[in-house]
Formats: sequence, structure tokens, C-alpha cells
Amino acid sequence: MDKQSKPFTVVVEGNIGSGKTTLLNYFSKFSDVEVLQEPVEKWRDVQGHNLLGLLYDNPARWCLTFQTHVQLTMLDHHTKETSAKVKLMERSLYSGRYCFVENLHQSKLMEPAEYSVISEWFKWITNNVDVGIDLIVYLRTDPKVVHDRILQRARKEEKTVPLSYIVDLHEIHEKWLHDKISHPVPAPVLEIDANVDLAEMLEQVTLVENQILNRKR
Ligand code: DGT
Repeated sequence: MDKQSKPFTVVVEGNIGSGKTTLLNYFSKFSDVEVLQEPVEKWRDVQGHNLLGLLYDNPARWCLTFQTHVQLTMLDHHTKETSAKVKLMERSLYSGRYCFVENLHQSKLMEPAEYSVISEWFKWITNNVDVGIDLIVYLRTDPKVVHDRILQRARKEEKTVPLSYIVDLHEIHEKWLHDKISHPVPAPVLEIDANVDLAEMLEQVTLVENQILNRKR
């Protein structure tokens, strides 16, 4: 396939700790799939600044800066050219805007003027840049299950994440991708039960592998 053809673009969505990285790692073994992991490491070192750390330490001060940077790194992934047939991305511009920005707005951590600015950027990008996607894989979880996983993996910036934050993010993902009542859903949604342990989740993934890879069989 030449560089200009558009790949079948799949985005993996789900709460923090739902198993997105595990799913992406599984697909990295396929030669015709380009896997784009979420650039958490980039967010931890923006010219020496740990934006993720700043966000969790003082969300009201840093959330606009953080979301602006997330939007840039996601735009980079959406527009990245590839010769692979399938592009598999961890999260997207859409979950940045419809889940995280929305949650910051609803919880009043983000100022209304800041919400308007980031929303205008999002609107401009989606109206003027080809950021279309073909499939959303939604890893569906219970908040308590992922909260336990988050505490267990002990990423230093996340050590004080309260269950209530995970519940809010869960509800916002559900309204968007399961109930489909809050925001536009930009592609068909394939739901996977990600409450089970991650090895078991991968077994379910193998059953729908052809659908994720847009293969006929
Ligand atoms: P996984 O593999 O399902 O366990 O995925 P995680 O938890 O490694 O990745 P993710 O995207 O759920 O979250 C990574 C960290 O970055 C987590 O502390 C939440 C934060 N994060 C990710 N995207 C955004 C965003 O757009 N806004 C905000 N405020 N935080 C975000």
C-alpha cells in the first residue's frame, strides 16, 4: 500500500487502567498494523516539564495547558502517515474532548473561558483536518476494578486519584460510547468486557481480531 492511502483507523478507548496498553501490545506483533501508544512519556517531559505531574498536583491551574498538549499529541497521531493497512491508536482527540475536557468542565476545575478556547480548537481541527476514524474499541469496566488496578500499578502521578474521579470518567465514557446520548460517536463501537483479568480480556480480543483488523474472515 502506498504512503498516501488511508489506513483503517481504530481507536482504543476506556477508563484509566482499563487495559488499553495490553490490547495495543497484543496487536504490535502484526506487521500490517501500526500501533500508536498514548504519548504519556511525552506528557511527562515537555522540554523538561512533567505536565502529567503538574496536572494531578494542581488541576485547576494546569488543566488547560495539559489538554492543549494532549490535543497536539493526538492530532499528531491522527495525521501520522503510515504504509500499514491498519492504524491502531490509544485514545483519540475525541476522548480528550468528550471525556476529559468535559469532565474538567463539569467539575468546574476548568474555567468556562478555558473550556470555550479548547472547544474552539477542537471544532476547528475536526472541521479542517482529516481526523476521521473507522472503529472504536471500547474497553468497558467497573470503576472499582480499574481503581484497584491503578493503585496496584502505582504510577507516581496517579497515587492520589480518588475513586470518585474514576466513577465520573466512567459515567462520561458510558454516556458517550454505550448509551450514545452525550456527544457524536465518530465510528461504530465494539465493546469488550475488560473487568476480567487482562489475559482473559485478550482471549475475547482474539475472537474479534478480524473485525478490529478489518479482515474479511
Ligand atoms: P491503560 O493501558 O488502559 O491502563 O491506560 P492508561 O491508564 O495507561 O492510559 P490513560 O489514557 O487512561 O491515562 C494515562 C494517564 O493520563 C492517566 O493518569 C489519565 C491521564 N490522561 C490521559 N488522557 C487525558 C486527558 O485527555 N486529560 C486528562 N486530564 N488526563 C488524561
